[in-house]
Amino acid sequence: MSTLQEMAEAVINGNAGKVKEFAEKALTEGIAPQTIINEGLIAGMNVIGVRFKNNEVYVPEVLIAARAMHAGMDVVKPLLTDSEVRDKGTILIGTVKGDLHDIGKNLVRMMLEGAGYKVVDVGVDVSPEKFVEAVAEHKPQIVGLSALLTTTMTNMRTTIEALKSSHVRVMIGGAPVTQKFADEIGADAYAADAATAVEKANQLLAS
Ligand code: B1M
Repeated sequence: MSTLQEMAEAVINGNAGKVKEFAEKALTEGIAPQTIINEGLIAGMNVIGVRFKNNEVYVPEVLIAARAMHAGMDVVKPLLTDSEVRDKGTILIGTVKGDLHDIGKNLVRMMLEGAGYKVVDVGVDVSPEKFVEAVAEHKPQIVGLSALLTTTMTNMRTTIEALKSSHVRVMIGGAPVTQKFADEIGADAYAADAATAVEKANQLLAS
């Protein structure tokens, strides 16, 4: 097995120590940082994403794999130029106003990072005004909104309205959110889970 394949396996197994070791070994072998990310770290997270979607692994395994992926990222990230980091695109993500739930949002963030996106996480209880300010500052291609309460999902509508003049694509998700609701409020995409969020982000950027 090549170092990159071993690294991907270590990500899948959630072994942060091994991932760090293989990332360092790959660098000494002269493998480019971007290749290490794409063919080692992201390759491993892609496998986890598919298994999560098929209910073959659950939230804890995804979080452990994401932590292992981050251990590898920490080794190679300082060697990347700014343009390489931004290569695939920037996604700004947050939980809407009045809502403090962030476990699902964090999972979506980690999967997007695992898929090669630069993700700006603006946290929880984020007002429409704060989203607009953050979009002006970070200039993402996509904004991701998360909501877990039926009382706060209505704030997705006001956030989308506030973002209209910013011309960004908006993806929404969270337990009470549906495709029907996404269509009603004019969201560009809806994702039921973190793996689908990656697929939808890829589709939005390709369209
Ligand atoms: Co809260 N809570 N909670 N809670 N909580 C729920 C959501 C609830 C369904 C529980 C229940 O009553 N059965 C209920 C909502 C009822 C409703 O509105 N229909 C509820 C309630 C009522 C409340 C409070 C009002 C309780 C109270 O204080 N009386 C309060 C509200 C606080 C607030 O936000 N203002 C509250 C508080 C809390 C805690 C702080 C204790 C804690 C949150 C901790 C945290 O997040 N840091 C909490 C928790 C943990 C839950 C449950 C148990 C679990 C949520 C979770 O993390 N799921 C939840 C019950 C449940 O769902 N079984 C519940 C795991 C997570 C991986 O899934 O977030 O759905 P999920 O994310 C998924 C997808 O939805 C999707 O991908 C993720 C991964 O697959 N997804 C996206 C999510 N965001 C996405 C964004 C995307 C795309 C996909 O694109 C951008």
